[in-house]
Amino acid sequence: PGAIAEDDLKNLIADELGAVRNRSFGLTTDVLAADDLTGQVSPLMSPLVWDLAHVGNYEELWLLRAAAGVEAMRPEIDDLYDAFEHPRAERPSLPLLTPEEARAYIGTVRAKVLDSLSSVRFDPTNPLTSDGFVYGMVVQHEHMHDETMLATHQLRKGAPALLDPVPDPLHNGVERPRTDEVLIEGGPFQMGTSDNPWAYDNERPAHMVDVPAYYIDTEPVTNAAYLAFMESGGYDDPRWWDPAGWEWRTRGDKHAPAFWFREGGQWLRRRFGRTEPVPPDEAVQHVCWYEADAYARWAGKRLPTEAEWEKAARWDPETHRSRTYPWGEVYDEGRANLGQRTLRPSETGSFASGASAYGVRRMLGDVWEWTSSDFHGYPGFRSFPYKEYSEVFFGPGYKVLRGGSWATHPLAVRGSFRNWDYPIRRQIFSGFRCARTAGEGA
Ligand code: AVJ
Ligand code: FE
Repeated sequence: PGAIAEDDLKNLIADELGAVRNRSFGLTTDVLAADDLTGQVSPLMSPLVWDLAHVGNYEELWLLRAAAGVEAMRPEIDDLYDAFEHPRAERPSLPLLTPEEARAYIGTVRAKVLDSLSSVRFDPTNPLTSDGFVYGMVVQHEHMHDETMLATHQLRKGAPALLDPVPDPLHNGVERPRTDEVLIEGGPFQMGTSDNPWAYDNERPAHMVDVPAYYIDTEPVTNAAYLAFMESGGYDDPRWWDPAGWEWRTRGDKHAPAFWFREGGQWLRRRFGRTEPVPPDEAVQHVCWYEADAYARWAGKRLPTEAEWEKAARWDPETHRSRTYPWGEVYDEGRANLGQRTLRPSETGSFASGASAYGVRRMLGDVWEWTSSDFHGYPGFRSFPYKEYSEVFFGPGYKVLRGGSWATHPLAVRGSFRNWDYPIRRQIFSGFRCARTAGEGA
């Protein structure tokens, strides 16, 4: 998006709407048993058929009613698919559309959206449609739910249902970084964005933040490094844990990342219905904030703040500008593990060409990275276009995650993108890297 002609932008939008729908259908196919679509794998997740109809209902609300002024098709189902009306745990007991009804409904919505697209003016004075913002919002929203559906698939019991590309198509060579940490000099950088047309309200506005000098890990923490923490008794030593994290670990008797188990003296993991040895060099995933925080303390480090994460990912100290992606302004699929091209993170040394100006690797893709920061609005934040996207979550309850995962589509992440979740959550594709203040720690 940005500086392209309105017709070209509309063609791009139509293509991306098609692509994300193919992705959603791939996650809800009839290869799955009916109760895989309508049942619930965990109270943390919606039935897949809820996500499917919800993305169509959201599209109807924003692209038909709000953008095109089309009358409501099915106002009576709005309540069922309003995430704030019904928590995930109660969604399977609602009178939801069946898989066939859901597909028909979202298909009709989509046909009307494509019909109306050419007549909706992308008026630069209307923030909803300017640069196709609301279309970008709807495409990103469906991709986010696709990632959520992948977490549901990961929790699901039973035979594998998703294609797991082997050999891994990502590997254009592994080139280990020269150092484990990179020094980021102290000084101001530009955080957030005021000019990315498809950025969310919580990424705005751009503002300068002065960050004291710090070191940040060149790569995300690996399974092998995390295993060293486990094997040194990390889960049994309250010194490393935040008090609420110690309580979480004790109450749930936690001693490894989610989906890991020990058998025959070896750590194995379940991944999308398959069991495999834990690969040592891959980024650790399915850890919660408390686990990341404890590991960092054990390592003599800490989690980066959100500002530290973003400066390392985006700031170019030569041009004094923040980049959209760590490597520059243009997305390039060879530079990051994004978009569900595999069902796993990559290993240390991958995607050297995706390094930031400071040489920090794999900031985008692979795993969402926990930061030490609570989720708040930036100075001058204004809720847009609805306060339930971001604003209602501001406060001390949520921790910010950055950078997207292997499951995140490239349109739904960038250097300024902010995600958030409770510090106990780990069904998401979450990992981390560490930082330390220059002159302290390690
Ligand atoms: C930004 C990932 C926290 O999935 O809960 C989906 C995104 N907002 N539907 C979520 C979202 C509305 C949200 N996260
Ligand atoms: Fe949603």
